[in-house]
Amino acid sequence: MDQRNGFRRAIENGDVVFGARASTFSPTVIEIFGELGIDFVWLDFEHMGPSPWDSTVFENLTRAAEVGGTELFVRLPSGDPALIRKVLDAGVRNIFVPRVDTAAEVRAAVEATRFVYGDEPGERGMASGRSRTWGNAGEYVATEDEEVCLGVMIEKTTAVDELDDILSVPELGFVFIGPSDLSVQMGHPSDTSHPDVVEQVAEIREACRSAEVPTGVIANDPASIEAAIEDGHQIIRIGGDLASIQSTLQERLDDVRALR
Ligand code: 3PY
Ligand code: MG
Repeated sequence: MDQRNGFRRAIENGDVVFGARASTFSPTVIEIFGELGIDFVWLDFEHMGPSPWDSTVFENLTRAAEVGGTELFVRLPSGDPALIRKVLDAGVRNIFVPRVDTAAEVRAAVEATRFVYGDEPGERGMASGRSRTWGNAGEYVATEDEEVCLGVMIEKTTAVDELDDILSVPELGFVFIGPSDLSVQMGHPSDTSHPDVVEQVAEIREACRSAEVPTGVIANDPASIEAAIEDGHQIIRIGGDLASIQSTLQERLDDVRALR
């Protein structure tokens, strides 16, 4: 397989990348997103989808991404190092871990993605899965460490309390900000426009900017996408398969019904 990771290259170059969620987990949808020019496809194994422990799922999904010319952006249910290793071995390049609390767990998650970590042996295991072209990759160890990328969601007040330490974890790829779960944790469930939540999101963004860790957010309309770019976010999820189907067909159906 192609071990390169355009997503990591882009965010390390300071570029902005645009993604879409594939809630159907359909290889066809992933391929189409790639053909459209979508930079990354968000796959949410925290809240939906098949078991992330089934490598054959990722083998097929990463093949579809490669054919379409896009990258997968996989949200795991947890930062279990054994799961991280297995998903990387199946060919995924970009992983992110939700609901982190401590810098120690973030460090353990990043270390599981590296053969060499800060000049010391890392915690990635040698494998012969799809990521190594089934044992036939010309280069493997150094290439993997250069290409794979692990980020975390900052969406808990415990993580906010430890944010500086989390952002100091070597080789942390990015932070994705989660206003919905922050709203729960801050006592305003689902009110993501509550001033306290908005202020907290801005503080997280500023801390990441000072630490030079790229950030991501969800923005579902042109004005908020523009605002996210102006705020310095580099990883922006701009929609998804189900929302696109719902809005397009709903509008068309409403128009057709109005004509009759
Ligand atoms: C949140 O806002 O909590 C998220 O996880 C966004 O996906
Ligand atoms: Mg969340």
